Amino acid sequence: MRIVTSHKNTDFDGFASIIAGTVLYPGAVPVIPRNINPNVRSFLAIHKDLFDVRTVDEIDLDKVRSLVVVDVNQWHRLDGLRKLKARVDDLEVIVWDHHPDKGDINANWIRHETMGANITLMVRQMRLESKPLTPIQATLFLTGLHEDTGSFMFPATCPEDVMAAAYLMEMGADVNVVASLLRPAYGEKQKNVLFEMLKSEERESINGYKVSFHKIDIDGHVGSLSVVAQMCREILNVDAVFGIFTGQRKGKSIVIGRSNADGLNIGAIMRSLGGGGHPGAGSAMVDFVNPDTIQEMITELIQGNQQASVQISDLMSFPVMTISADASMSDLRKILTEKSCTGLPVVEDGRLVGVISRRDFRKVRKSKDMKAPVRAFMSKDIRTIEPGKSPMQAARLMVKHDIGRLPVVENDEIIGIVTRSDVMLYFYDMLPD
Ligand SMILES: [Mn+2]
Repeated sequence: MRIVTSHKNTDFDGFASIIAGTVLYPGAVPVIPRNINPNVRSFLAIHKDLFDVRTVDEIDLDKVRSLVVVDVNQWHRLDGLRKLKARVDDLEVIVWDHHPDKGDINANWIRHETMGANITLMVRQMRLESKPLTPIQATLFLTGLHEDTGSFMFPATCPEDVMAAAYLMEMGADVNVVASLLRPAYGEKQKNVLFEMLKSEERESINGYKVSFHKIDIDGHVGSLSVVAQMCREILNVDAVFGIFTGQRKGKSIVIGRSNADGLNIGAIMRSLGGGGHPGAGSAMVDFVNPDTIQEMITELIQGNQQASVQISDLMSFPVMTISADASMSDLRKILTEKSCTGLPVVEDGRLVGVISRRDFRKVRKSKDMKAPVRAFMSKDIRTIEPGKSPMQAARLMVKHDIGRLPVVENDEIIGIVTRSDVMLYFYDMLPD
């Protein structure tokens, strides 16, 4: 017998991948963990007859000759299959996984590629083999894709995820059904937790990211906390939200993170705390640690994360060309044209006193204004940035103050300049190596 299974607390990507496994390996028995995510549970409650799924208790493991593992590659995340782990000699193991980290399941055959959703890898294969799909299967697969990629808005989303979605729609997937299936399981308990989260917000700016922490004591079991955390992030409009929930299990805190900022990798932070996840979403269970300490740990991890990445000093141009405050506007025009730049810092006695750009010529009314000094037209509202700051912080300053260039200042000295286009090139990943 061959079985297909996925990780505990199975989400739509995991469940879709199990069903895709039965398409790719005809005759394989779909096995779901006892613990599945509430949305998938309600889906199954309606569609049980269409998908002949079993739990691990309903399977005679001694008869299993082939194990197909999907959307996971770690033994400890499988439910009740320890017996199979020991049977390396007479068991065939096949793995399909899209998570970036390396797992511990030794497979005879593996497809492991980083992708927004695991179902994308399996859709590729079904397409290659021209497997016929029913509209219900296509809809289920598309639901998994939407869920795991945050409807293609999580940073891990790949072009192939979107192409897989297009293919599934051609195969009859119904987006209205997808939308209704993904409607969050949101009840009274979740509303109360959300209310508590909003009240207890502690907002911090860490390396230019707006991050909010919410330490909540929960009475009894509340499901779908990740949905609540996601909604909290959207309402507060911060880059990342961390919910630190205590009270559900003695001595343990559940940490749930959600981010939509490129560069603030929740999965990496959660892995450092012993959990896991994707760049945009993740969680960890932390034992016997005070919630305040967890908050400090996360803060340090975000700081550490950032130091390793790109800093302003990597983007800035230098040496910096400057212009004297006494130079005339016509001198300025000449320099801007010759050097083909759009603006310059203005200095007086070696000190930064302003910034002037091509846009300031709009203020020039009469021709004699061209003889006036730069000082008369420059912007004196100077914003600068330090070399150790992040591109995100530069972008924030530029947007907030509507400026296109930031002198980079260290010990009161201009050491470089970073422009809007430098920052844009970075965000679109187009910097020269
Ligand atoms: Mn997945």
